[in-house]
Amino acid sequence: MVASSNTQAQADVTPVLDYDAIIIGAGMSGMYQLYRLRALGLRVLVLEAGTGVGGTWYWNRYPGARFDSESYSYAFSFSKALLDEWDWGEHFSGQPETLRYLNHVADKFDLRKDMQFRSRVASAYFQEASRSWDITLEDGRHYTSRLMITAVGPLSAPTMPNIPGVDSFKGESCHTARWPHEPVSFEGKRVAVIGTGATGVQTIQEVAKTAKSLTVFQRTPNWCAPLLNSKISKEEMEQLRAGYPAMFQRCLETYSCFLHTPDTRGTFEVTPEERTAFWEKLYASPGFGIWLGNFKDILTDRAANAELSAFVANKIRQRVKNQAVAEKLIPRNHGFGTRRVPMETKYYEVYNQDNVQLVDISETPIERITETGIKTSTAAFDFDMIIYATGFDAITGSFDRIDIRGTNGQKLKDRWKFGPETYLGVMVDGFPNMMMVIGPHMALGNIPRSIEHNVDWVTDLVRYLRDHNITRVEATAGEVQTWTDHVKSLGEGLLLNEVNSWMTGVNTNVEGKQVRIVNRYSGSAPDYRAKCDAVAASQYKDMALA
Ligand code: NA7
Repeated sequence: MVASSNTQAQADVTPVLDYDAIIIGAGMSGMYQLYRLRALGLRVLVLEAGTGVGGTWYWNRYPGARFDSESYSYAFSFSKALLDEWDWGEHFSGQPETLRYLNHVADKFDLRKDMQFRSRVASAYFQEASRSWDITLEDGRHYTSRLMITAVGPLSAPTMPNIPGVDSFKGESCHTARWPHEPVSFEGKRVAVIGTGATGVQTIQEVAKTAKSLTVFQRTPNWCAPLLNSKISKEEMEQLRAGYPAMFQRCLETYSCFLHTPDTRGTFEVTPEERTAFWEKLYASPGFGIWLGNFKDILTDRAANAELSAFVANKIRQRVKNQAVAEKLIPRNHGFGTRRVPMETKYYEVYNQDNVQLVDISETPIERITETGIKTSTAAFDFDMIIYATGFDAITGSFDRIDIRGTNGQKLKDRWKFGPETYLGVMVDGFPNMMMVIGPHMALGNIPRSIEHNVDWVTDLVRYLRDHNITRVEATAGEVQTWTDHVKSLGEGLLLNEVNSWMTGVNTNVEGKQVRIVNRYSGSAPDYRAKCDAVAASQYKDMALA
C-alpha cells in the first residue's frame, strides 16, 4: 500500500502489487468505497461482472422493479453537491430512475475510470509471503492487491428453482435478476410467474396489465402491504431538500435507519378501537410504516402479531372478490412482518382480473417444466413466457460463488458451512486484509445508510494501516467468536428468526441451505455504529496488526 513514510529499506522488500485495494462489485457499496479510497491516494480497482454500475439496480430491471423505501432516504448522503442537484421524481422511485441516479453519481465523481466491467471474480487467494490477495477472473485475467474489499451485495446471487426440466422450456424465460436490457412485451402472451416474494409481487402487478393471460404459481403467500407511491412535485422536492439534514439525522437515530421507527406503545396497551384506528392509518400510509412503524411488540409478541395478521388478512378478504382465492393469498405459516413485507400497488386486485389465475403449488406442486409450459400434479399449462421470481442465495451466497481462500488455503465457503462467523460483519479471522462491505452480520435495514457507515469505517481502518505502515490486518479468532455469539443472541426472541426465508438463510434451491441460521445483525443500527466506532477509537487494539 502507498505508505505515507515509506523508507527505502521497506520499499525494497515490498512486493510490486498491481493495486493497493481491489473492490469486488460496482453497486452502491463499491461505488462509495472507491470514492473514499481514491481520496486517500490509493491505487484502487473495482471489478464488476456487469457492464455498468448500479449492482442491485443494474441487474434487477424486471418490470415493476422499484424502491420500497422513500427514494430520498435511500440515496447517498455524503455529497451536498449531489443532494443539491438531484431531483427525485417519485417517492418510491422505479428501477430506471434509480439506475439513472447511480450513473449520474458515477459520472459526477468520474468513478468509471477505476472500474473494470465484464469482470466476474472467480477466485481470491491470500498470499502470506506477500501479504496480498491474488484475484483471478473467470476469463483468467489476474491481479494482485494488498487489500480485497468485497462489495458483492446481500441479494446478488439469483437462484433458479430446482424443478426438473427448467432448461427444456422452448419459449421465452428469464430470472427477474437477469432481465434483458431490451424492452420485453407481454402483449398477446400467455405468461407464467413462479414466486411471490417482493420481486414476484412487483412483477405480477405489472405483467397483469398487458399479458393475454397471467398464471401465478404460488408456493407460500406473503403478507403484502400498500406502497402508495406518488410523484414528487418541484415544490415538494425543494421542501424535501431543505429537510435533508434533519431527515438523514433521523435515519441515523432510528433502529434500522429507516424514516419509520416502532411506536413506543405495546399492542395491548391501547384499546381495541385505538388499535384498529392506528392500523387503519398505517395501512393507508405510504411505505414500510405498517411493518417498521407499528407497535413495538408486533415482531416479538405472538399474540400481538396474530392480532395484526388478522387485521391484514381481513384487508385481503376485502380486496379480493373470489373468497376462495383470497384465502389462498393469506399466509398461514408465518405472521405479518416475520418475512420481508412485499410492498404492493393494487397487487390483490390483480386477482380480480379475468386474465389472471392463481395456482397454489403447495396443494398441486409443480412436477416439471416442459417444452411448452409447466406441469403440476393435476394439470398441464402451456405458456409463451416463464418468469422466475425465485429469489437469491442470500447474504453468504454472493461469497460462496467466489473461491475465497485465506491462510493455509482455508476456504471461506467451508468456514461458513454452518453459518457466517465475522468480526463486526467486516472481517473474518484467517482471512487477513479482506474487508466486507454489507457482509453477513451487518445491520441491513436501510442499506445505503448502512453502506455509508460501513465504508467510512473501512476507510478509516485503511487510513490507519497506511499511516502506520501496517501491511497485514486480521480479526482475532476470539473477537470473531464474541461478535458471532453477540449477533446470535440478538436474534433470540425475534419471530422473524423462527421462519424460513432468505433472512434466515433458507433457500430450498441451494444444497446445504435448508437449515435456519443467523446471518444478519438484528440489534439497532445506533448500537452497531457505537460498537464499530469504539473499535476505531481504540486504534483497533483487538485486531492483529503487523
Ligand atoms: P424471495 O423473497 O426469496 O422470494 C422467492 C419466491 O420464489 C418465494 O415466493 C418462493 O417460495 C418462490 N420459490 C423459490 N423457489 C421455488 C421453487 N423451487 N418452486 C416454487 N417456488 C419457489 O425473493 P425475492 O426476489 O422476491 O425478494 C428478495 C429480496 O430482494 C426482497 O425481500 C427484497 O429485500 C429485495 P417460498 O416462499 O420459498 O415457498
